[in-house]
Amino acid sequence: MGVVVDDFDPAVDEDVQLLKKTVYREKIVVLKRQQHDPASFLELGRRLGTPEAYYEPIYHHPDVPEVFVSANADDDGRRIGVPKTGRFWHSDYQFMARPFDITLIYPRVVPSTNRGTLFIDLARAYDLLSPALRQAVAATTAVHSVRRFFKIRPEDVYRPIGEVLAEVDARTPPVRRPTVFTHPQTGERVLYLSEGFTEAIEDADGAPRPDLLTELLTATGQLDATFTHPAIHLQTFDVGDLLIWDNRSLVHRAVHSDTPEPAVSWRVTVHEPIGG
Ligand code: AKG
Repeated sequence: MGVVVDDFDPAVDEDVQLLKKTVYREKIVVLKRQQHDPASFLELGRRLGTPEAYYEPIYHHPDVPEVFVSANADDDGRRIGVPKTGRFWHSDYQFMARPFDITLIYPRVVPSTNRGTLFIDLARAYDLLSPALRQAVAATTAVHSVRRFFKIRPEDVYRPIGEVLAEVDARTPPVRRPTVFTHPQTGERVLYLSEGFTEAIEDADGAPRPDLLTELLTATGQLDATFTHPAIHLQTFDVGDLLIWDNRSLVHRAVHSDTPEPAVSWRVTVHEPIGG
């Protein structure tokens, strides 16, 4: 999984068209030697789809709100973005009515050890399910929620936790969608669930199936605490690389260094036209 592209030029239309096809074919594309400021990074995202600013402003870049910032260090004494984001298996905006189609990440400060992003291809995971599990999942619904990973904001300090959770539930109520869906661009069947955001699987009568959820998370490699499951792919990167992936068929999990070294990355996420 994944392809490295050495000579991508964002100013060349043909390169951009080819990039989009390649993302859906290879699932992950690493563009080498990219030079962007927040505005030009957003512009690249715009050429791949419709960018959407993250719903929580604490993640926004101060100059370009559509750029989501993950940063474990202050910038000249100023807090920009949120530390250690995405340290759990998920797909971006899986808990929203419209998950993003494509994610672009542009690492700006990369620690010397423990860097990269882990990926699992859930289309391949569906193909590899046993016939019994494939049958068991067929008429089920997955329930996704941000509840366990919602980040406490500076303004939440001293608020009662119940009040914060009630606000989370009101703004981002759990989303139900078929556990397996057909990818609109690739036609693949995708087992769309994650350890971080999928709260439950319900059978055709709406009854929860916690056993099935655990079996599926185990089969796809998302409960492997050693990260050595054969389905897990580690994508490493350096400063200057720009990673782009198919967010509807992959789940990912950020690797964060346990050292105090700084790490900063920018992210843009885009939607394809509905049904496109
Ligand atoms: C998303 O909701 O799309 C995320 O990637 C959340 C990351 C986080 O808050 O840790």
